[in-house]
Amino acid sequence: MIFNEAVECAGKENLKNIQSERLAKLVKYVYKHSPIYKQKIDALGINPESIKSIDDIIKLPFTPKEDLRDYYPFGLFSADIKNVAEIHVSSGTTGNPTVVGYTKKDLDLWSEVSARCIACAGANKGDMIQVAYGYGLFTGGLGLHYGALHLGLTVLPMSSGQSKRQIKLMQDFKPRILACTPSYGLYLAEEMREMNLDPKTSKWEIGIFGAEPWSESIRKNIENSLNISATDIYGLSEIIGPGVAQECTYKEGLHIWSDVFYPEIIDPDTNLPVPEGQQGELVITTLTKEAIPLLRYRTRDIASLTYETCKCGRTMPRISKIRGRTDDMIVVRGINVFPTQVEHALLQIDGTLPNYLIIVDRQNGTMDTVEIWVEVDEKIFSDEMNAMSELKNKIKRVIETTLGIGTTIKLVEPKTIARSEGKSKRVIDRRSL
Ligand code: DLL
Repeated sequence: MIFNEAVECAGKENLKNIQSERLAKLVKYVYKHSPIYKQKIDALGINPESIKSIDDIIKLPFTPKEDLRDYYPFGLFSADIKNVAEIHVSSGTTGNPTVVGYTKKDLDLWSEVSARCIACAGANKGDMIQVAYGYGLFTGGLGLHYGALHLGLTVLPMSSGQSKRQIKLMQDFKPRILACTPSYGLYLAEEMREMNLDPKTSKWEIGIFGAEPWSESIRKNIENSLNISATDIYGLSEIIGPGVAQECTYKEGLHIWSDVFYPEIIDPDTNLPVPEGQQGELVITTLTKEAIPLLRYRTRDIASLTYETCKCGRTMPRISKIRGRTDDMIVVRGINVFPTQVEHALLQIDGTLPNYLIIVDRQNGTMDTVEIWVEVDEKIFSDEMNAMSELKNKIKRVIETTLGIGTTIKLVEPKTIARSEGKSKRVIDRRSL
């Protein structure tokens, strides 16, 4: 079902007019209410009144993630904190956490975009959704919760964790939709096997998986094991949380709600726009937010963008699956490596499980080494040495062809690598320790 057909299927001219009007208003708003944006806009010598069309967006300053950290906690807010209804915080690995706020109107926007996503994934009014993203300061749980209520679903607010209980309530209540990270989805399937249940008998029909990168191969794995249609949801707290973009049932890219979150793809080195369809860094402007609107926010996520109308009828542009992050990329001996490449390589090989860990180290202060731990299924692990070493060589070959660097492969027993109920950690970089 299409939640907001008038907007999601709007004519392109009409959409452009809406975006232009909103951008013009936004620039005046941040100029007036945010001393930081005033300073940035003045520094570029821009008169806010001169921003009239969405095409003018390229004149505007970028907002890097550091701005949120540097002006911690509320420095980048355009609204008075007294008018902020809710706050979320995401913990970074270094420095201050990232703090975001929502006015009542921003919360309505969140409900709207999240409802669009859930409907886009294939849900209908009256369905039950099991929300197994974390509730609390993380935006995952509450974001899906607000959207589900707005769409008219019955919400089972499980949060993440307590996997046996998740499975028991799934069996008893039969929710049609499961929302969690893809790695937690895989873990729930594993847990069902552990409980001597066939994951294929799960009652979930639709999965809304996101918050971390996942490949097409992981999709197949989840769909086959849980007998579910696995769709991708994208979002980030700085922009709103989950609800920025979502795959429809055709799964040919994620519809980004560009009437409110205007996307651009730029070359992260030159900061210039790349042609349609080409990969680069996703940059998003929040066109209507009040508490902490952002101009040209550098997401650091790598994707491409298409404006072609989708088979589902939505005219909203689509981003590709996120290929990785500019800051997730590890550079080993001058070569760029993304964890998703390893995942993709592994999933072509029978006998390996989609659980892996990349450990990067530096020997003698100069030579970078990459060790990849790969879980193999029980049957192979207990097999004779021959089969193991054959598999190991095969993995080494496939990975080295994909990445273009030498690696050491270590085969480990199932469940050796720590599982995550939220976002999974795939890389340990000891070079920076
Ligand atoms: O992860 C919001 C969210 C919650 C999205 C639930 C989807 C579902 P943050 O904690 O701020 O917010 O992390 C945002 O996670 O910049 C991406 O790098 C990554 N990410 C989010 N969704 C996807 C996805 C939430 N579908 C960061 N594919 C983003 C790949 C994703 N990466």
